[in-house]
Amino acid sequence: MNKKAFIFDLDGVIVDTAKYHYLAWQKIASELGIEFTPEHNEELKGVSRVRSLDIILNLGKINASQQDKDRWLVQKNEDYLGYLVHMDESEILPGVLPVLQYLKAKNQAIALGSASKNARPILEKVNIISYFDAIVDGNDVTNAKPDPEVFVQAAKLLNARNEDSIVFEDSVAGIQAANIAGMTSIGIGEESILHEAQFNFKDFTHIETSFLDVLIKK
Ligand code: B16
Ligand code: MG
Repeated sequence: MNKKAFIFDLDGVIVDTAKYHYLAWQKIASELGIEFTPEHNEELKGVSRVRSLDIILNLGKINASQQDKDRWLVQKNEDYLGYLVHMDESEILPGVLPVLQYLKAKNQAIALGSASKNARPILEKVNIISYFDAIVDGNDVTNAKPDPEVFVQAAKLLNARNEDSIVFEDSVAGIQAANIAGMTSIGIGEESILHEAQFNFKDFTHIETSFLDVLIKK
């Protein structure tokens, strides 16, 4: 049987934690008098915590000391973790579980490839960590998406070649990372934003098992 590596991003693909990132960043931005809209938040998708703070400070044209930045980074993560306390299986995005279950039933390799340093506790909270044969997250990589490091590491852990790897992503940077690595890129979200992806779906409920079969046999 053919075996492929299916690599899932976390935030915006498996769970909608973008809304919690937004609330936590918004608190810091408002304390600093920076206007931070949902449109601005789009730019933070798939971007590391450190880089996200720099983007927000740039919006407010604020030059901050490293000490202040470190303090805001800690505060942001504490607030973010506060929002995650009540997370449970109901926050898994529609259609994700059936796809994971189908791939498992077809004996495919599954990995997580996320920029988040909170990926493991989130997977545990929503009770799907057991589906993943490998997890690569923000604690494991030095280069952020669009650098393909996170996906390349995941494929290696699954003993798969890049060309046999399929990436599900909701961020432009993540799609670019998959493309750079020579992997199959699947955009989850707005096609107009993720137009660099090889395939696009609004969400996982639109992914048919016949499409997964095509990917497996490719
Ligand atoms: P943390 P992903 C990314 O996760 C998020 O999209 C991005 O908004 C966030 O800043 C980044 O993780 C870091 O998250 O603060 O938890 O380490 O989409 O790559 O799964
Ligand atoms: Mg994402």
